[in-house]
Parts: sequence; C-alpha cells; structure tokens
Amino acid sequence: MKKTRTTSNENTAEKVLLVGVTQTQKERWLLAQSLEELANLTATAGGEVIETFVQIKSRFDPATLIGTGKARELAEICQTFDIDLIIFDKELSAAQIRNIEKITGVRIIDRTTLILDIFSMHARTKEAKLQVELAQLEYRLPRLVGFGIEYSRLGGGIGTRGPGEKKLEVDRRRIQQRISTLKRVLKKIERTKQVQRKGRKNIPKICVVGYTNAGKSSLVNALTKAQLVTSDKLFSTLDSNTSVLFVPPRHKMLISDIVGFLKNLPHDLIASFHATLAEVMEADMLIHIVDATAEDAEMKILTVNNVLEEMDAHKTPALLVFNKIDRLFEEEQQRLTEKYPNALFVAAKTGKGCYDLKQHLKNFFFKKP
Ligand SMILES: Nc1nc2c(ncn2[C@@H]2O[C@H](COP(=O)(O)OP(=O)(O)OP(=O)(O)O)[C@@H](O)[C@H]2O)c(=O)[nH]1
Ligand SMILES: [Mg+2]
Repeated sequence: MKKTRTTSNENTAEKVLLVGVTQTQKERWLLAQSLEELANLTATAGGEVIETFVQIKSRFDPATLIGTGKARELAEICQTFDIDLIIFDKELSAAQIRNIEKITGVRIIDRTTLILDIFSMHARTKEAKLQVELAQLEYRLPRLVGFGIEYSRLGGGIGTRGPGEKKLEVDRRRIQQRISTLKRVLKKIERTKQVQRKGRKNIPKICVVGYTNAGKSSLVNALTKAQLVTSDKLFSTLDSNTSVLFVPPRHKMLISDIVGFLKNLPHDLIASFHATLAEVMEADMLIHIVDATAEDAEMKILTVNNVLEEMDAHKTPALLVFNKIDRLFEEEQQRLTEKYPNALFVAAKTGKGCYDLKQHLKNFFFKKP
C-alpha cells in the first residue's frame, strides 16, 4: 500500500479512497499518473480524496480483482478514515463490485462510472444530455444483475447522477428500448447538423481537438468573439460549439470547440458522442492543442492521436499548438520546438501567439500556390 495525497474540498464532499492495480512493477509509473488523473476527476465530481491504495498483482482475482485479503485491508482503511466511496482506476464487473462492497461495506464505482458522472453533470444541451444518457445505459446494461436489484444503489452521490432529472433506468428491457430511442433521436440530430454544415460548405472548417483541460475553449475564445465556458475542471465542455473566425480584412473560417479526450476513454462513450464528434470527422483542418505545462504532455499528444485514429480522422491535416506558454520555462519551449519543429506556441489566456496562429490558418486555406 502506498500513501499519496490528500486534496482539500468542502466539508460536505464525499470522502473517497482511490484504488489502482497493476500487474507489473514496470507499469507503476503509468499507474501513478493514471491515479493522479483519477484524483482530478474525483475532485471535479465533488469528492475529496482521502487515501490512495496501490496494488501490484501479477494475476487478478476474478471475484474481487485485488483478492479477498486486500479487500479486507481496504475495509480497514475505510473504517479508519470514514470513507464514503471507493473508486477503482480499472473497470470492474458487476460481480466484482458486489463482492468488494460486501467485504468493505462501502459503495464502489470504477473510473468509467466516474467519468460518466462528470459528463452528466456538465451536459447542457439536449444533444449532450442524450449522448450521456446513451453512454450510461450502454455501460450499465451488461452490468445489470437482475431487475430492480441495483435500484437501491441509486441513493445519490458520485456515480449515481443521470442526465437531466431522469433517474437511471434499471429494467433490462426498458433500457434496451431506451437505447434504441436515443440512437434514433441522436441520428436525427446528426443529420440536421450535417445539413447545416453542408449549407456552409464553402467556408473552411477547423476543429480544435486535444486532451481535456488543454485550453480548447480558451483558444476559441481568444481567436473569435465567442464566450465559451472555460475552467480548470476536467470536461467543462461537452457540447460542441462552432464560432466564426475572422482574419482581417476579409477571410472567414469556422472553428469548432468539442469535448476533450482522455486516456482510456471507454469505446462506447466515444461512439455515443458520434453526433458531436462529427465536427472532427468533417473538419478541413484540426488544431491539436496541448497544455505545454503538463508533465506528461507527450503522452497526452499520443492519446489524442490514438483517439483521432480510432475515429478515422488521423488523415486530416493537423496543426500542433502548444498552449499556456505564459507558464512555461524557456528551456522547455526550446526543447519542444526542437522536437516538434512545425508546432506553434500560444497562450490562449493572454492572446500571445494568437496573431501568428491566425495568419498561419489564413495562409493554409487562402494562400494561392
Ligand atoms: N496559464 C494559462 N492558463 C490557461 C491558458 N489557456 C487556458 N488556461 C486555463 O486552463 C484551464 C482549462 O481551459 P479550458 O479552455 O477550459 O480547456 P478545455 O480544453 O476547453 O477543457 P475541457 O473543455 O474541460 O476539456 C482553465 O483554467 C484556463 O483558464 C493559458 O494560455 N495560460
Ligand atoms: Mg472546453
């Protein structure tokens, strides 16, 4: 077991124990990063991380993942620190959740449930709400044990929030029906948006992609007159938003801000966001924005590239833009410049570099060869 950190939060916050498991000592560093991210996600969802439990186990136990002995250790920690909720960094089966809950007496959720919970908190438009509901139902369906059994778990707290006022459904047949309805409605929304985009087909389309919190919305605000929500919470943007980017004296482009990416985003979740992510697929150019101050910036670049590849958008021309250079050491910027010679550097917050970026976009689309 390894003790890591405690984040402060309001007194009412749920007290959370994070659990990370890995099969080899070598993966430990990756696990530490993943747990750091899990702690940020937990704080975004309103929880307070009290303890972190790390286990290296070469073979996972199918019943409890970590093994009964370790589950008992968790139970002790929960008692000592008065823990309300355990969040596993790994996806768990319904049986594993049930078994560990039985031993610890504490509610358990996994990383995906936490992410879906944050998504449901941040969905604002009808489209985003429907997409989140679809992702939640698709995640729950294979994990339902029997009719009604799970219902008592939906008492409230992190991991139980559903889109809008709707309580999450628990009946398998009704879930299936609802999934079909949601898919149908979303398809319709997607078609309407497609028609809208066709109407603007003569205007170049740019889509800003990047890891969550890289500064996508801030960049669109800096380049246009948009006033998109920005915050240091993860996944503040769930609804795609298109703004006009004007480069004087007469050049016009469209620029879209979309949901951010994250490592190990569940596949179903990406699929549920098809209508939103169509912005990516139909863009003429992508701006791949990176938080240059992030310790693991290069891992994040790879993650974003992987998601783009999964979406079949990796062939669209992409411009790498490092953001937040107002907080970057000069030597680090130098190193990144050498490694990524075609990248641009900006500070969306102060506007630094945005003029050059606009000129670059203008030249890309309008300069005659
Ligand atoms: N110091 C500094 N902070 C910045 C800069 N650009 C953005 N930020 C901050 O970074 C955080 C995330 O910015 P957002 O624009 O919300 O990032 P995003 O990529 O849209 O994030 P999600 O929508 O949550 O995925 C906010 O707290 C911003 O104020 C910058 O150039 N410098
Ligand atoms: Mg955003």
